[in-house]
Amino acid sequence: MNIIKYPAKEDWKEIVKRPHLDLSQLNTTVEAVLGDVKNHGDAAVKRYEEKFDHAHLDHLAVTEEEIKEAEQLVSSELRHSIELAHHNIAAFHEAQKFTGSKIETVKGVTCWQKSVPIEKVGLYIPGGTAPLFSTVLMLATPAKIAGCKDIVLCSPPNSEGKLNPAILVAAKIAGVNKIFKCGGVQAIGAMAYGTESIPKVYKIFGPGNQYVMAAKQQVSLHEVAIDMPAGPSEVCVIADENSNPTFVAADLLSQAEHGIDSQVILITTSEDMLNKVKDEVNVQLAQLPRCEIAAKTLENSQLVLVHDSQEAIDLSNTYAPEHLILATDNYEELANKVINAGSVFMGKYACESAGDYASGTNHTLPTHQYALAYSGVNLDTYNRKVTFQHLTEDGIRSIGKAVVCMAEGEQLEAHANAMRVRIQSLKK
Ligand code: HSO
Ligand code: ZN
Repeated sequence: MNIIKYPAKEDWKEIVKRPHLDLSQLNTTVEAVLGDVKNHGDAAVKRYEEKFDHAHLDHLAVTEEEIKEAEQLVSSELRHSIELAHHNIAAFHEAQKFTGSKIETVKGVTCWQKSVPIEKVGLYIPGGTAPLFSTVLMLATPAKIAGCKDIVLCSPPNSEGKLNPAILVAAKIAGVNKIFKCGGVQAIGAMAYGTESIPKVYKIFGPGNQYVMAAKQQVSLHEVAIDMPAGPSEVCVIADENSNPTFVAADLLSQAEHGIDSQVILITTSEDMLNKVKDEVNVQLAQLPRCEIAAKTLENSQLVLVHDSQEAIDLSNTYAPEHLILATDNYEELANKVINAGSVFMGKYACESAGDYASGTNHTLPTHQYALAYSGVNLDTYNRKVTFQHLTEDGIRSIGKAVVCMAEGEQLEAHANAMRVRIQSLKK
């Protein structure tokens, strides 16, 4: 890990820099696969499943029998853990329901907003070395609570043509209606365009590798909305002289094990803590099954020593981390100063893993400094706000003249007329 002591403010830019994600080289391949799926539907999807996942599939949809089989394969302890997590995620997102109030902006003019769920949503769950069934809960639970009618899930099968059983169990618990064995770019294409068996959706959610990211970006130009631009996962921990170095090291490693492109950064006001965390990271790293991945991440990670906690939070706000852990005594004070972060973990017991799985908050969060402008997935990500208005005769009296005047000012005579005929009708 790189140690940086008391960096000057001019050097912060370097510290907060993420590796440049150049997806342009992938774009031609991605475009070809998307085009093929658009033109040839299921046949193309099956061909790519054979090619990329080495799975020979007769049908893409997961059957009820396959879900029952999966339920047998998942231990009751894991099932109960998934249920507990689902309960908490549901409680947290249920509390985000919108109650818009009707506002009489001026006499006779009433305006209001209604939250209307997106009818068809598509969730993408990657396969690979760590099948993230927790992400199924994070994406499907709010979709269900929002009231989305079609909740479609695509995930790549293994070479036997099967999905991870915990993914299926989590999907069933969270209320997914349709599950398909389909991964990568072909899955994004299938949900964007629709195929004979996979329905077209209006918004696509979920993480994925660079090909999936590029595919989401491409389809979002014309076909569908997407949740947010995504990049490798990241954590920033702020620690002081009283933090627990064992906890802090474990938190850094929990992020580092995600993938070699993950980002971890420690900002501390104590040199002693910095050294303790560094030593503790090495001790814990050696015991991790994914130590090779974590070690690679740590090569690009930073331990930063700063003068005081104000500087620590300023640097963190500049970094705009996906996850921010405030492992200091003054976590309340620092939390009030957070401007840019995806999700904040306060105090020594709030580890990122708590939020990754079971506390209730969503773990689909803005990475790559998108926290400057984006929120993580929440109930609103599955809704649109439709505005309504109603005008009475008094309403025409209140704003009619102004509307006509403004329309004339913009030289839009038909606009002016639409209001004029109503003003006239009141004079009769
Ligand atoms: N830390 C990841 C989510 C995750 N962790 C899933 C474990 N499973 C991105 O927030
Ligand atoms: Zn994680």
